[in-house]
Amino acid sequence: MSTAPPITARSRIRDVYAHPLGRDIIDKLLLQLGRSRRWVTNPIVGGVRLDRLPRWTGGRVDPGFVATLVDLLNQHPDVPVDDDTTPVTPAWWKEAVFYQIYPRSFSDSDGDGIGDLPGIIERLDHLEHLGVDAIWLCPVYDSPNDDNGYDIRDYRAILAEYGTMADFDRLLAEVHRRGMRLIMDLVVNHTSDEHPWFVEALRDPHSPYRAYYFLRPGAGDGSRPPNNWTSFFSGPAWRHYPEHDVWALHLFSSKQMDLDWDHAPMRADVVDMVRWWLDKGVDGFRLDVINYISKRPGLPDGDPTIGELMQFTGVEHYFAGPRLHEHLRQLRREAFAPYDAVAIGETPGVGIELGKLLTGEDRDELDLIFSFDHLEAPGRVRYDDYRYDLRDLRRVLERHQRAHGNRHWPALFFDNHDNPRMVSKVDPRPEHRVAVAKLLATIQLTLRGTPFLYQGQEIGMVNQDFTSIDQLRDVESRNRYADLLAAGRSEQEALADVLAGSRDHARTPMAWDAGPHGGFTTGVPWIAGDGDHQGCNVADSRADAGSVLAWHRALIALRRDLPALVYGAIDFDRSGRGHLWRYRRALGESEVVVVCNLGDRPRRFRTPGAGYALALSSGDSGSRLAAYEARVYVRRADRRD
Ligand code: ISL
Repeated sequence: MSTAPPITARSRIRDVYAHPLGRDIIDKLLLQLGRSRRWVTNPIVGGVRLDRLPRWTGGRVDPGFVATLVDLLNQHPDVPVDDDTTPVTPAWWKEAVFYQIYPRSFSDSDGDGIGDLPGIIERLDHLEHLGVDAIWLCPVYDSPNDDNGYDIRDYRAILAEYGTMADFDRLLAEVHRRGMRLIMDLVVNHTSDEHPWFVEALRDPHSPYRAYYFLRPGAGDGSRPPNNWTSFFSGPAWRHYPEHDVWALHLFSSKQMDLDWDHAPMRADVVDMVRWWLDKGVDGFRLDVINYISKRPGLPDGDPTIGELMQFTGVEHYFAGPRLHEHLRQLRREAFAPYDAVAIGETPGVGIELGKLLTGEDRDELDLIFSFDHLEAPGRVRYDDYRYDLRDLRRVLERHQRAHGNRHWPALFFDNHDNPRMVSKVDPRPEHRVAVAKLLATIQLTLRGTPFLYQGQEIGMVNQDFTSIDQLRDVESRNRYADLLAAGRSEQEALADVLAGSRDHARTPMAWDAGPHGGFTTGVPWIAGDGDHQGCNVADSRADAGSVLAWHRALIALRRDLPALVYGAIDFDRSGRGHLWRYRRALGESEVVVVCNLGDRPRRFRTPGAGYALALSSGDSGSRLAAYEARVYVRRADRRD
């Protein structure tokens, strides 16, 4: 492992760009500004010294910014090892197709309108039929549900609405019986304010649990938050408890209290808890906002310029904190490694190089991470209302794929419970829905990495036609709506803004059939769908050979059949420009060529030639590619059949 030379205020932009984390930060800025790398690699900009930046930018960058940047970079000096000469080390989680379940909205077995564990068990046949290998179960722990389970009250209990621990044990056994695996959601950046640790910490200043959280006196006369950090869910990141004369840090909702990972007894408790679940036989975890766990000691104010750029103030002090790698290694060494369990980090804001440090085979931190760079078009944020041009998506994905050699393995996803549906973002016109859903599935299941499908994606579910804020449930959406009204926007404007990015688009009930509430519940669902299930549901999709579901099954089956689609190298065709995207996966003699039409008009293209057979086509297989059509060609050398 080599390290980058230290950065000082006298370093130049080009030195920052040569530094792994520096490169990530500059790349992120370039992406936001829609500029190419040449903008910083040119000699004039590249030669600018950091301490000259304030003057050079007419004061837009202040000296504090430079100091923070220098500190941050020096905290992560390691350079990721890139090595393509030795083959990829096989692992079950590299071969698996994962399926994410949002339990509240998946299947309700008892008619209370809320999905539950027995409901999931009843639907396992669907997952088996689809062909997925592993399930990621969003939080099912006891929780007051301020953030739908991401606010945990008891790590060792199941939320009563979801069932019992016996139901969980049965689910795990049923999943394993089918040869699938199950990973849980590990939410340890924060707990609920109703967790006994927090209750104790607040009640008794001398409690050993005080040190588990960030409980601090206020600034000035104590009536102002201890620093200027803002919450991801609106307002300051601090909740005031005047009766206790103390403030508590919460990066998310005011009921999600951040844990202090620098406190060793707290870490030991987390390790015990993780081992408790692993002892039960779960196969690993998805680790919620795990890159936020190490906060810069002293919790200094966030830089206002960075805050404005990133939309949240303070992030530079925790998105890649000083002890992040150290804490992850402890967790791996003491909890994950002894069980050979998979660790998948959710890491908002982490770029390619830091991502490689977090997942490098030689580093013993995480196995995979979710990177978010591709989720929005360059320069866009989630609440922007725009059409995502697939050529932009291609650019980001290609760069990401090229950056990953054989020692790092990417995760691939388009939908999850925190984002509107990707199909709607790309092209909301109903006539293109099926083609776009199939195209995205093709990309996700044939690029290099581990695919994570989100419930409903396999049938092509799209954004909901919500018409009133009363139909939304998400704390983030509701807080945002209230903020917008308070800022003087009309109800109509506020709703339009919230709907562009609301997480509730992906949280409406899973559509199982064309019956009432899509077969999700016999009662009243906790969040209602808009009736789309009448035309888009699992039962009808199963009966239709041309459905999005059938396409997913075919792709998953092909991936299982062709090791080149898992372990094969990837190579992007330079001749494919504009709307035509072509890439090749190769392993030994076996090759797969994927051709995608990223646009809404038919296009001419070159077939891969003799030796290749058309394995799958999402269009009419004619001489031209139809709008959004994807084709997969295979050179059959290694087919196992
Ligand atoms: O809010 C964000 C910044 O816009 C997101 O990047 C956010 O940090 C990310 O989506 C974190 O999500 C995870 O943690 C949250 C929870 O609400 C989400 O459902 C979960 O996936 C807090 O636990």
